[in-house]
Amino acid sequence: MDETVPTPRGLPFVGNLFELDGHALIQSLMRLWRELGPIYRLNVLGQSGLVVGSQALVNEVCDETRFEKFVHSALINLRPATGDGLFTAQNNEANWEIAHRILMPAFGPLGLRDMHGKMLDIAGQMLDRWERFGEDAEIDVVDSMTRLTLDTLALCAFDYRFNSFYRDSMHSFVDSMVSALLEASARDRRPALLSRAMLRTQRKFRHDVAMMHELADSLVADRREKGAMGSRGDLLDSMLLGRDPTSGKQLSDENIRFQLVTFLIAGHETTSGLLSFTLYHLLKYPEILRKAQHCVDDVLGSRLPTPADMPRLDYLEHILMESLRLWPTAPAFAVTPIAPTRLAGKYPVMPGDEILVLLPALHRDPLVWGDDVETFRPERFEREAVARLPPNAWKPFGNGQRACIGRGFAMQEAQLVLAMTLQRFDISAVDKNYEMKIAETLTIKPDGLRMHVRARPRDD
Ligand code: MNH
Repeated sequence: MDETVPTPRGLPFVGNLFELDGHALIQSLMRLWRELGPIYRLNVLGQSGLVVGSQALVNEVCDETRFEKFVHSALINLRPATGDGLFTAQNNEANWEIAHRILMPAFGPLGLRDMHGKMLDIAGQMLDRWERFGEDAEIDVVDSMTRLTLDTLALCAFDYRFNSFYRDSMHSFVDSMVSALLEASARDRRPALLSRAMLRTQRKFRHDVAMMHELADSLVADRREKGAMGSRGDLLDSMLLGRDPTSGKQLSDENIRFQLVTFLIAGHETTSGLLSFTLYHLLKYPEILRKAQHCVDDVLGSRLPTPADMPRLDYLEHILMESLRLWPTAPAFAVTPIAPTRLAGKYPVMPGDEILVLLPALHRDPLVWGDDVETFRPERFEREAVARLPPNAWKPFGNGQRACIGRGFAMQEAQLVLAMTLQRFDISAVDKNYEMKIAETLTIKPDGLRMHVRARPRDD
């Protein structure tokens, strides 16, 4: 028997458009999830899609024999900037597989080990700067973390220095990126005709895309002039020189440009949010902060972390994972069935139908996480506890072959930065009553979070 999915009552033509706050889309979807349950249908401007947010349903749609990635409309809207780069490529575009095979090794264990020193370099710049500001300064957490992650990605992947900690305003790439991301999601909730009529907005979007392409092209030109880095080649070397072992093909110049912009965007926004939400939680739970600092003192004392230290800083890893549970910084991904099928045995779905996996909902499934889902508890990610989790209960990095290529990179960077921060500083909230306010682009960040940092006495 086919059953109908719950849906908020909509208006003719616009459907459920006004149920959705354009500046807080994920928060609107979470509100509807609380009202309607773990599966509901949304109709917006003639497009219809399902939203799912329970382990049982997500586990089903993560079955890659039945479902595949759906490049949803906000991603389609980003394609002028990122084209058939890894993130926005359709499954059947030849360049996805070619680039996937060429670029994967750069993010494997060997590649990541090589990046350790560069990650230390940028983290050191941020922490030195904080130390000089002194304990009265109010640190804008998201601003610092965005400078940090952008610089780290560019140095590790392209051997390029943005030097964000040596300038007042961030590199103009970030402005262009943020407005392009905002516009890509705004177009989603605007009739296409209206978008086409908004000439100034269109011109701005084209300008932002051109700015990002210009930076990508200049990185390529610079590398071609200087020549490859040799055996310690980075991601950019892989893009320029790598050959797909299966097809024998190399990446085209156009595709390289799309990949560069893809990595510059995907490689820093989300990790910046992860570090910011993590600091938010540490400021809110002093017990956990103290325990984390003890862990760092035990393992590192006052020396710099080495790659071999990382496994022993596992409490920090659990903190990061718990932060990604409550506030997964890439808060949704979409799939579609490969052939007509029924979801949960009763809801018919067709290829091309959008099924949105709403991660903050999945990560609050009480059947999986218990009756204290809103409580920040890193112990949920201890090895034995994780072994007891049902499959596909925690998906902040997406699913299957289209899952995040930068997962290891992001976790290594975040763990390292967190360790060095707690090693060198005592942190405290500027506003003890700060209430979480979430800023949304395509990603989420804690808006307006500020902290004080006081250098800890060193015993060296
Ligand atoms: Mn990342 C895909 C989340 C860090 C580069 N990333 C994805 C997806 C999610 C995701 C979810 C799947 C999206 C989809 O199905 O449509 N990524 C994250 C999070 C962090 C993150 C939560 C940090 C925390 N990502 C990074 C970093 C890089 C990166 C760092 C690069 C260095 N991510 C990618 C790329 C893809 C991706 C590239 C697309 C992979 C593919 O489809 O082949």
